[in-house]
Amino acid sequence: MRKVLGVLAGLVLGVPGVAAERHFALEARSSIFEVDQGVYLRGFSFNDMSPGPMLVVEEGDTVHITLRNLDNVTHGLSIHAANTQTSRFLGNVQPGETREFSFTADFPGVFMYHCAPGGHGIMAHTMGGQFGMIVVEPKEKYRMERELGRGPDLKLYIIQSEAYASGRDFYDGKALYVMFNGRNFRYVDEPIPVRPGDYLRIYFLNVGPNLTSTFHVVGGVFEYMYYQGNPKNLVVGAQTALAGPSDSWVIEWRVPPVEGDYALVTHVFGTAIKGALGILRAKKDAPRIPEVRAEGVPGVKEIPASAKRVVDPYGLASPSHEHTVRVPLDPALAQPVAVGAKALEPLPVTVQMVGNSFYPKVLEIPVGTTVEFVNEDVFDLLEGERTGRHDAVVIEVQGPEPFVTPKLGHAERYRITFTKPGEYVYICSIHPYMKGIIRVYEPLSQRADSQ
Ligand SMILES: [Cu+2]
Repeated sequence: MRKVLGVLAGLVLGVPGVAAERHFALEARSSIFEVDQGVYLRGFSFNDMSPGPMLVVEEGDTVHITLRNLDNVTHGLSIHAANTQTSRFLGNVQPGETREFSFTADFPGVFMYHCAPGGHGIMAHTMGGQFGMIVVEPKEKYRMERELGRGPDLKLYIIQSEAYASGRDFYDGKALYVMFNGRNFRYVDEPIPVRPGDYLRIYFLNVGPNLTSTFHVVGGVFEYMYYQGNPKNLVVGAQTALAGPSDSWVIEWRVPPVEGDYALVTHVFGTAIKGALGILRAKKDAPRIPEVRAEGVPGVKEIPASAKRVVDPYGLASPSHEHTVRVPLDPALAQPVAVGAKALEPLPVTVQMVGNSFYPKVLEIPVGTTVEFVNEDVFDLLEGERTGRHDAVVIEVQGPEPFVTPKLGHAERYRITFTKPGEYVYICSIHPYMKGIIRVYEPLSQRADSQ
C-alpha cells in the first residue's frame, strides 16, 4: 500500500518547475510478445512489455526505482539518465530479490534504460527485449514551445529496436525484425491521427542493440531537433535524425498544411523494410490524441496454436526446421582421407555457443559423426547469467548416448562422436533457456544394407 501511495504521490506532486519525488516499480521477467500478426517472440521484459514502461520525470526530480526480479535467472538495471554508480545497487539481482535505487535527474533529455545483470548478461538480455525510455523534461522550454507560446498538440514517443532469431545473428547484426514500439509496422496497422498544422514533439530513441537509425518523416523537414533531447543541442532544418544504438533526439515539427499520410521511417531502408515504418495520417477532422507512448503491447501468457511463427533468440523456435542444419552422409567427415601422401583428420561438425544460443540450434547428423561444441562467446569472466561460459547438458533423450560437456570458456572446444541413432534435447546448465537438439540418423540405405 505504501508503494502504491508513493506512485500516486509521484504523479500528484508532479507540479512543473517544482522538484518532485518520483517513484517507479520495474519487474524483470521472461515474456512472450506478439511482434507481428501471429508472430511471437520469446524474450525478457520489464513489466511484461518490450519496450518496458516509459519513465517520465522533470529535470531536478529525485527518482526512486524499485526493481523486482520475478524470473528464475539473474537480472539488473542500467539507467542512462543517472549520472552515478548504478551497477553497485542494481547489478546481479537474484531471482526473487528486490532492490531500491534513487538518483537526481540532473540532465534533461531522452535516455535509455536496460537490463544489466553484469558482464556478458548485459548485452544478452538487452538483445532479448529488456529496455525502455526515460524522459527527463527540461526546465528550459524547447524552442518551438517558446515561439508558439504553447505546448505540442501531440507528444510522440518512439523506440526503435531489433529482434534476432539467434545469438549468431545478434553477433552478426542480422536483425530478423526492426520495430517501432515493439511491433513490426505497428503504426501502419494503427495510423497515428494528426491534423495539418499540428505541432508535434517526437521523442525518438534507438535502443539498437546493433543498428544505426536515420529517423525521417516522408514529406517533412524537421524544423528543430535536439541531440539526446537536451534543448541546448539544437539542430535546425534537418531531413533525418542520425542515431546509433542508445542515441536519441527530441524533434519539433509542424505537420504541413496538406492532408495525407506522412510515413515515419528509418532511412536505413534495409532495416525499415523489416518493420520500422509507421504512418501519421493527417486529416482536418482527425481525432485528438495527446500522446503515443514508447511501450510495447502487454505480453501473452501462452503462444496460441494458430501462431505462424515463434522467434526465440536463445532457445528453440517453431517450426524448428527454420533453424535446422542436416548434415548429409559424407565419408570425408567420418573417415580419414588422403591428399597425396598426407592424411587429413576426420572433420567434426561444429555447434557454436554464441550470444547465449546454440548454433545451429537443430543439428541432424549421420551415425558416426563427431560433433565439436565450441564457445564463441568472448566474455567468460564472472559466473551465472553474467558470464559467457557455457556447457551442453542433455535433458531429454531418445537414444543411447546422452552427453554432458564441460563448462567451456571462450574458444574452448569439446568433441563427442555419435555412434548410434538417437535424439537429444540439451540446454546450457548456466543459461537454462539456451536449448538445442541433436538428431543422429541412420541413412535408410545403410539400414537396408544391414537388414
Ligand atoms: Cu535481464
